[in-house]
Amino acid sequence: MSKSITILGRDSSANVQKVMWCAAELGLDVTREDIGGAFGGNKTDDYLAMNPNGKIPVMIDGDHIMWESNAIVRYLVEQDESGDSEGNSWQPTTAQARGIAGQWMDWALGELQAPMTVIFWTLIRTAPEDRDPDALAAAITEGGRLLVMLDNHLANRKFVAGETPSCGDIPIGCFVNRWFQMDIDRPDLKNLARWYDSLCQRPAYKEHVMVPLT
Ligand SMILES: N[C@@H](CCC(=O)N[C@@H](CS)C(=O)NCC(=O)O)C(=O)O
Repeated sequence: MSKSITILGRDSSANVQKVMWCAAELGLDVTREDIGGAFGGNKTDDYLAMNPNGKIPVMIDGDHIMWESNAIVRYLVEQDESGDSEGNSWQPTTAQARGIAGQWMDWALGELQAPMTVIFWTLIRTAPEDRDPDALAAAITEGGRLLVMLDNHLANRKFVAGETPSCGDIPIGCFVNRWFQMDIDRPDLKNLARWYDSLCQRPAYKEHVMVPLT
């Protein structure tokens, strides 16, 4: 796939990072524009016409415009033609593996995102005197509890949907990077650490996800 897409969204957003990391793995030509946060620009009439939520990211692929980061990742990997001779690609080729990848993508949104957002906003975006230590402690406990599930799942497979990375690794990979980068007490989860280490070897992950937390 050799197309050019535009991503609207600041690079400090985990939801933007998902899409940027995915596009880089697929070898897409991407132009990213800083929108959201201190940059603003996501509440203008033109922006709201593209994404009525006023959130980032937005993806523009010719005259096709999309929002919701996980849906954008799915859209991109569906067009991935870089699969190896065994059919492994960022879009798993069997219905079962696609199902498992989707399961962990939805789990990232429905379960993991909530405690991770509390931890991130408390430690990175809230002044120490304004922090809620009880909410932070509860979110760290909940994050650890959830990540035990992922650790168990990774006990007998290298990546979420099998032996090669797929779209299923992308949303959780962005949250788990923050989990390991933040100064918190973490349970010792060996499979999770091994999986994270393997992501850290990937140039696209280094460039788009392992960036300073702001
Ligand atoms: N479910 C949406 C959530 C999008 C979202 O909440 N984006 C945040 C940044 S991570 C945002 O737009 N915040 C407002 C801003 O940056 O100005 C997605 O996954 O794309």
